[in-house]
Parts: sequence; C-alpha cells; structure tokens
Amino acid sequence: MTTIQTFRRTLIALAATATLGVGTQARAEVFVQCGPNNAGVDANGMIRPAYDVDPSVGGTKDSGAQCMHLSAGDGFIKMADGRELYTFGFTDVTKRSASQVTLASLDANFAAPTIELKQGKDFYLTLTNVAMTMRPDLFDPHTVHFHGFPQQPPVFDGMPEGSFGVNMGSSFTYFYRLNDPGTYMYHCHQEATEHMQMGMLGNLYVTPLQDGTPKSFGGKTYTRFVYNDGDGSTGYDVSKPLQLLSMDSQFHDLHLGVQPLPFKNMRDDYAMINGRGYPDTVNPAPLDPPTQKIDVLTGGGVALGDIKSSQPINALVTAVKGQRILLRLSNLNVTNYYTVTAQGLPMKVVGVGARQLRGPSLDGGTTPGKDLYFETSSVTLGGGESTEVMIDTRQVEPGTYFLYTTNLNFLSNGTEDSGGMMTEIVVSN
Ligand SMILES: [Cu+2]
Repeated sequence: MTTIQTFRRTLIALAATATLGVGTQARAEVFVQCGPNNAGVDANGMIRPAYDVDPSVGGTKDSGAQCMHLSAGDGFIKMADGRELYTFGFTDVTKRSASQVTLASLDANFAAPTIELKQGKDFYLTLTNVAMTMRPDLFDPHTVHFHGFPQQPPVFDGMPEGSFGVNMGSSFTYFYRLNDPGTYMYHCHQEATEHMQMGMLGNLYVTPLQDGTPKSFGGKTYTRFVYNDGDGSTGYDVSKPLQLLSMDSQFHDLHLGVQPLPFKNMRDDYAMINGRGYPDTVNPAPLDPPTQKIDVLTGGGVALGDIKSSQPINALVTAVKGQRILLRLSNLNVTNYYTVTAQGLPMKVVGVGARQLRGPSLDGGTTPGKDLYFETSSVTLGGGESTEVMIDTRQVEPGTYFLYTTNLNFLSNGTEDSGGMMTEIVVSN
C-alpha cells in the first residue's frame, strides 16, 4: 500500500468513527425496507427474492411491490482510450445482506444500474450511502431523484433542498406508486451539478399494464408496449435503454486531487452511451475493472476475485429482420444537448418525456385520440429529456447500422479522434 493509500484509509477510519459513532447505541446503520409491513426483508436485512426487481432470481409470491437496494459511493471507470476517471455512483446491492454493504467499497457503477419497473406496482428503493473512499474529507450525502415522476411528495423526491440527503453510513427507503408508464431516468440530486458530472446517473423506465395482452398493429401481433395505447401502435419485439452521457476528465482529475472544481469551465471531453465510449459500447461483456480500482482495493486487502466491473452495461442493439425495435433514449448530461441519428434506419417517435404522443380522445376514451407520432432522421435531447423511438426492420436490409451523435466533436474518446457517443444496431437475418 502506498503512503497516500495508507493516509486515505486512516482518514476513512477516522471519518467513519466520527460520523457513525461506532460502538454506540445511536449509530446509523444499513436499514432496508420492502413491501407492506416490511415483509420483503429477511432477518439478514436482505430483500427476499420474491420481492426482487430482477426476475432472474425467481420467486413465486406476487408481493405487489418491487424492491431494490442501491448503495452510493465512489469508484473508478475506464474510458475507451484507456484513460481512467474517478467517479461517484450507484451500485445494485439488492442481493447483499445488510452486513455485506460496507463503507469504502469503491463499487460505483457508470452508468448506474438500470431500473425497470411495472405500472400498477409499488416500488421501494433503499439507498445506503457507503461514503467516498478516495475523498474521506467529503461528508456528502446522496439522494435518488426519479426524474419526471409525476406525483412525488417532496420527502421522497430526492431534492435535498425540499427534504434531505442520506448521510454516509445511513439508509433511506424511497416509496413510489407507479401510475404512469414511460421512459424516465434517475440521478443523485445532492449538489446536483457536481454529483451528476461525477457519474450518479442511470436508466429508469416503467412498462405499461397493457403488457401481456396481445394486440395487432400493422400486420403484426405484439405483447409488449411502450404505453397503454389501446391499439398496439407502440408494440415492440426488442428494446434497449440508451442514455446519452458525457464527462469532463479534468473535473474528475481535480476532484481526485482534492482541488477546487472548475464548475464555470466545465467542458466534457468524453461522450458516452450507457457509460461507455465506442467501441466499448458494443462489447457485450462487463468491462474490466480499472487498474486504479484494483490498486486501491488490493492495498486494502481485498482479493482480486472480488473486484467487479464498474461498467457492466453495454449499448449494443440487436434484432432479427422483421422485428420492431424500441429505443428508450434519454440524456442526463449537465453540459450539453446531444443529437443522435441512426442513418439508414427509419426512426418513429412515439413518446416524449414519458408521455405518449397522442391527442385527447373525443369520446371519453372509447376511441384513442389522434396519433401525433412522427418520423425523423434524428432526435435532440437536452439534459433531463427522454424519448421513445421505434425502428421497424421489416424494410431494412440486414447489416450493422450506427447510432451516433451528429455533434461530430463528440465522436471521440478524449483526444483519440474516433469513438465517443456511438453504438451499433445489428439487424440479422
Ligand atoms: Cu450524490
């Protein structure tokens, strides 16, 4: 362990002792909540599988609720040119018991874990602040802001100005009643410009009640939809959430170096989709952990086998000719508008800002209102904006297509002049 690592670890221990009051009765702790009467949490403080948002863990009981546990802290990520950046971020700790959620874990992911929710369910989201390993001088709280959620009381909205942030070593459970399907996003709202630039951003969407009810549209029958459209017009076969993101590497370096932060001069030089620059966007596997993360963790006695990828989410879109693709596009960047195009593919916009593009019904809902969908060759999103784009591949030649930003200076990874905000849409036979 280097001298600086030893120094940081000592500071962490001191900060943890001072903040948590370790050894006293009144200490903060990891506290998970899930479902009515907290029935979704077992004796070890772990969310029971039947309540888990991840269907891969199975479970037979329909709890009527979805639950998730996120930790918030710091970590490192690797850009497509090999550059490593210090970040703040979220990690999915749903499958960990309370005792396995520890301080100084350097676990932050970028992009944050994707949250997929179902309309009609309740959602309990526990956030545990595990503190910043590399910045023990910072006592920053964190929050979760479900951006665009239409009916949120301030206490659960994650705006620290209107309620509070979650302090290090503490947990808080946000509650949401999911009434409105659509593509949203989430981020930390604590000192939002800083924490969002540092990477606390993720995909979030709500699927509609209409899912599972077959509806025919345009000569095909669908069982999955973007909205409760009534006529199958938002039906799709495959879907992919794609979040447009970018970072200012100098800001991140100065942060790690405990220097004043250049808010006024923030200028992003790494543009990404789902936390990666091209060609990493199309790598289906989790990216290797950055060496800085490994160095720091092994210095603290953690075995290499325990080190997880900071960037597990890819941005590769695959479909078989004839399928209809749904792209859930969002932008959570704090500095730029981005325009993206998918040259050679027909793009049809069916929703904006988690609202279906449709006029009012003229007979009280019996007949759907007029479709306001439109075809386009590009979409432009500012920070906090989302849209749903459908791509029908029935008239498309099989092959590899590119979805990329037309802000051409962002087709780069730092000074490496190729890559950046681009991914591939592969249509196979
Ligand atoms: Cu934060």
